[in-house]
Formats: sequence, C-alpha cells, structure tokens
Amino acid sequence: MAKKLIYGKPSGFFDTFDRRPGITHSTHYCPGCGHGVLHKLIAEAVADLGMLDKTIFICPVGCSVFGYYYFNMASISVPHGRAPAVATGLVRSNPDCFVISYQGDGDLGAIGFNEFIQAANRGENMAVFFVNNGVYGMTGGQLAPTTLPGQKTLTSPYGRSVENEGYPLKVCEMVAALDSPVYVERTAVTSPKNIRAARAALRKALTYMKEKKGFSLVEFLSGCPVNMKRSAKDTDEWIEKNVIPYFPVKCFKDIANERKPKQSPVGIYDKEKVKDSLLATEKIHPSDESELPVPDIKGELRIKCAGFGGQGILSLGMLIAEAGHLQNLKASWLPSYGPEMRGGTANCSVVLSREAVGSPLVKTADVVLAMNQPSIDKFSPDLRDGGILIYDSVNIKFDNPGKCNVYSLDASMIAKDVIGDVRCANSVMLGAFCEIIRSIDEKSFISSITNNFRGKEKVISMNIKAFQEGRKAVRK
Ligand SMILES: Cc1ncc(C[n+]2csc(CCOP(=O)(O)OP(=O)(O)O)c2C)c(N)n1
Ligand code: SF4
Repeated sequence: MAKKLIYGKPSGFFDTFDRRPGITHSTHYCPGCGHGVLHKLIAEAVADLGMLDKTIFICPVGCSVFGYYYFNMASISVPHGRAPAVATGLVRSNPDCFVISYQGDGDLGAIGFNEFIQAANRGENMAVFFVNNGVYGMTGGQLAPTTLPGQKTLTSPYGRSVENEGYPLKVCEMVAALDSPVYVERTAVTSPKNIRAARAALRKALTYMKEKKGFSLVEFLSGCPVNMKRSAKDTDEWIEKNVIPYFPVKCFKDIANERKPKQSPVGIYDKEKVKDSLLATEKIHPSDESELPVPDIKGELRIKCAGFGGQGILSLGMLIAEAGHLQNLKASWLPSYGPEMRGGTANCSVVLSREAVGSPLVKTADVVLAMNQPSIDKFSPDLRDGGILIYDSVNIKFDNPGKCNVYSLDASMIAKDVIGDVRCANSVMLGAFCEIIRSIDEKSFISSITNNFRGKEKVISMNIKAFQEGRKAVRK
C-alpha cells in the first residue's frame, strides 16, 4: 500500500504535465470542474492498486480529451463515443490489460450509447467511469441526454421540455437491469462526503476489473460551473438540491462475488494460423513474386458484372479483380448490395489498372458481363462505344445496336449440361472474359478460383472446368 498522501500529486499522475503545451503544472480544467477531482481519485487509486503498468486510460472526445497530459499510464484518445468499442478490442487482444473507459454524458449517453450498452451487455472486463455533468461541456453547454427536465442549456433556452426531448436518460438504472454487468453505482463529486463515496466506488470497480470479474459502471454526478453559469460552490449545491433527487446516488448492483473471473477467448497470435484464417493471404498478395508479366492495359479497364442475386455475380467480379491483382494490377471491387440480393438484380463494379484506381464505381464501362435480362437492359447503355458485352443467351434476348462488340454464350446451359451444376455459370462467363480480354493470363484466373474456393476441392475442379468451357465457347 502506498503511503497516505495529504498534499501533492498521486503517483498515478506525471510529476509535471510536460505534455500540456506551455503550462506544465496544472490541468486545463475550469475551477470547480468535476473532471479535475475525478482525475485525482483515479490517479491515486490506480497507483494504490498497483495497476499503473497495465492500465490503459481511454480519453474520450469532450473536455477530458486531454487526459493523456496527466496520467502516468498508457492513454489513448479515441473518436467520440467509441471508447467501449476500443476498450473491447484492447481487452480481447490482451486480456491482461486493464481498461478505463472514461466518458461524458454526451459521449456515453448520446453519440456512443450503442457501443456502451453493447459492451455492458457483453460483460466486457472493463471499468466505465461516466461523468454526468448534464451538458456538453466542451462545446459550450448544449443539452445532453441527462439534462434535467426544465433545465436551461444553450440549446434548451426555455428549459428541457420532456414533450420534445423526452426524460433524462437513467443510465445506471438501465445497465443494472442487464444480466452481465457486475457492479453499478451512482455517486457525486460535490462534497467531501460524496467524494469519499465516489473514491470508494471507483476503487471497487478497479478491483473487480483487476479480478477479471467483468463490466463495472460508476456514474459521477459532476459540476460544469462554466456552463451552468454558477460559482463552483453554487454548482455543487445546485447538484445536491436538484440533480441528486432525480438521479439518486446509490449502489444499484454489486454481484461480483457471485462471478468467477472471466475467461476471454484466446486470440490467435501464430503468424501462420493468422495467414491461414485470412484466406490464402500469401496467394492473394503476391506483390513482386508473380512470375507473370503485368498485363498491358492502357488506362483503366472498367467492368460491370450484373445478374440475379444468387447467380454468383459478386463472386464473378471478385474473381476478375483477384486475377488482375495476382498479376500486380491495381484492382478495385465494389459490390451493390441491398434488396437486389433477394432475387432482383445484383451488380458489382471492377476496375483494373496499372496505376492507382481513380473511382471504384463503374458508370461508363469497357466491359459488361450480363447474366439476366434486367441487367443487360440496365447496363448495356452504359457501355462505351467499342466496348465489350458478354451475355448469357439462355436468360437474355438482345438486339445489338451495333455500337459494341457482343459475345453471347449459353453459359447457364453449359454449366447445367456439361458441368452438372447451373451455379457454375458465372465461371463459364469468367472463362469467356479471359478468352476475350486476353491481357490477363489464364493461370491468374485459375489461381483466383482456387483461392476463392479454398479447401473445397470438388467445387474448385467444377469451376475450373466451367471456366475452360467458357473459353472454348468463345473460341467456337
Ligand atoms: C463525431 C463528433 N461529433 C461531434 C463532435 C463535437 N463534440 C465535441 S465534444 C462534444 C460533447 C462532449 O460532451 P460530454 O461527452 O458530455 O463531455 P464534457 O465535455 O461535458 O466533459 C461534442 C458533441 C465531435 N468532436 N465529434
Ligand atoms: S467546460 Fe465544464 S466540463 Fe469542461 S472543463 Fe470547464 S467546467 Fe469542466
């Protein structure tokens, strides 16, 4: 146990705040701000509990965004509201670290509420310290989810209207109703008595985190004198008189003793296993290892693949993009999801280029591969003059307006009759594309199919056969 500190900084703070530009001896908080009190309690507790080396303090967007100026522990700033999501990543990838997600009421209760409540519901091993000062402090005192009914703020000059803005969000009450969290308490940093209770609560949350008992939340009713337009003393009195009756300070839940330490799933750190699980990373990123020459493509080759959802349209585009990539072309693949995936028309844009790709969205196309009637009707007008149209004549009737080079093949029939599975029609189209384009080597397409269906030998050989049939059909 560290020796009792009466005056001076706790060892959880830097000796001097050298990270703070210019002023290195004090914090940036306004006089009477609850953040300052709370920072001191945290710095003291983390040091006393011997957790300094393993604790990561997450600074949110809000007045405490510069928390890293002060704490002598790992600290990171994260985008607004995202602290519990980042904290989840940290504890999942390193279950031995301890993470404090420090959040204001705007950060936690508004923009980041989903991240917060999901982390609580998953019972992540973290301590969330929720600073409820009832306003958006940093941006000048706008209404927050916890602003009291009738309370005047910058954006509620006539007072919060419950008809318009609803009632204040009772975060502790909501979290305590979930099964996963182990400890939920509301405190206040308004008087020596309340500060002592707040100090004990945050220590309890840190201790539970150290014991890996799961998710703890401590709310701190806190003053923002500048935006409440009162002196520090009046602000604390106002909170005690008005806020505490609405948000009672009490322990809502404390069941850590009933819980065993959490066993987080162990991450995969073995390089080979990671490569394996990331789908043939080696082959997908051949970089300079490809023995094949970089295809002689002038400018960009802009391709649109379209057909019914379920015909393997997005895979067709992906196979083309990957084949290009395997020969060191720059490649982009942009799928169009949405209702189309449920039986309508699905499409994707693919761009191949020797230089960086400009826009991945193909509007004017050099090549259109169409596998159903609505697709050819929709995308053939987008072909540039002299472009290439390849279509599945089983599903499509098309009158060539004479502006483009048209190749029709019975892709679906070949897939069904020769290969024995109509789902291989997209690979027949791929073979046709390879034969017509010629600039990308056959070997790249075969590798692309092999990578795509990795581990499914039968599917690979069917699709390679379909690919060869597509080439043959074009040669005929
Ligand atoms: C994505 C995004 N949206 C909005 C903002 C503007 N913004 C900065 S701080 C803040 C509110 C902070 O309020 P709170 O979380 O209550 O913290 P306090 O400043 O009161 O400590 C907002 C909305 C931003 N920085 N980023
Ligand atoms: S604006 Fe309010 S919350 Fe921000 S530092 Fe000043 S008193 Fe604290």
